[in-house]
Amino acid sequence: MQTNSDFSMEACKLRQKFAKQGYLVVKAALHGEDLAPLIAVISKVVDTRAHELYKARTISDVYEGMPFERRWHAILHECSRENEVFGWHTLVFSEALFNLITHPKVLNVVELLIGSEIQFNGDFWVRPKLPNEKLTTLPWHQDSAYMPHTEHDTHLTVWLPLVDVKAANGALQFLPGSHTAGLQTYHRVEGEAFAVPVLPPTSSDTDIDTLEMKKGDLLIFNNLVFHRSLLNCSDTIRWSVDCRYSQTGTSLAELWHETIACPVRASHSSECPTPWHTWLAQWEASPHKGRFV
Ligand SMILES: O=C(O)CCC(=O)C(=O)O
Repeated sequence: MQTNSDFSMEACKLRQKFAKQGYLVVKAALHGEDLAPLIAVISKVVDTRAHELYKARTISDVYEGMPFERRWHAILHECSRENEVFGWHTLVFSEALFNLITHPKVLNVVELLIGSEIQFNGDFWVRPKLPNEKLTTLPWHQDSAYMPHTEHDTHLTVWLPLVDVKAANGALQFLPGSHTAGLQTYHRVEGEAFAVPVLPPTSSDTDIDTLEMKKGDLLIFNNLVFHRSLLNCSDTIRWSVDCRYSQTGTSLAELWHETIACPVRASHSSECPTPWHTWLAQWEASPHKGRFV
């Protein structure tokens, strides 16, 4: 039986590992049933799109019954299309998503690293990473490079695979300890969708950690650690979802998602301080609603 002291030793080890690496994988943090409602939302989006394309005679089959990790690709493949965006946002906005973002098992890991006053930053993406797709293959970056004025605070990304992830289907890679050098300078390069660091963060002897993860594992990383997303060389889709958190009160000024940020854990209560209908109202009033697919 695990005692309180075993638990605090374990928590202390995880904190130390996170401080050293800038990221942490918690194995089997969630069960299949915790992820199932969001997977159902995504599957419904795919189904609706399939029927629209079928009705427009763009595809000859709706691919009903095809597995989650194949169907969206089969649909796009038949009409020689690709994802138009690197991630889905508005399309997957739902109570199921909110329940996952505020899931106690997720917030327990966040709390371990930043304490019990936690805000959700408003940033979330479901990523349908298609076979051989450049758009969803992100270069080496630190998240603060894409989030203005966040480099002096801690912003945590929770990344959850919705299918098992291996190097072959587009795992994430990390440079352990790379957060300690602070935010690097970035520039835009012709033909690249994302800004890249001016100085390459790797050399021939850099330690690169490839994170092979199972559905149910949870990855958490900070805004300064270098990471990238490999090309998906398999014939199936690497679905994942990610969202961001910080200590309540951390400035989110100039971040496009600030209007849908909300407190999700507070030390004085066991309830989530923001109920779903409040977040829904924030979303409905937010100027960026519908700005992203
Ligand atoms: O999911 C991916 O492939 C990339 C995720 C990522 O780089 C991020 O969330 O910062």
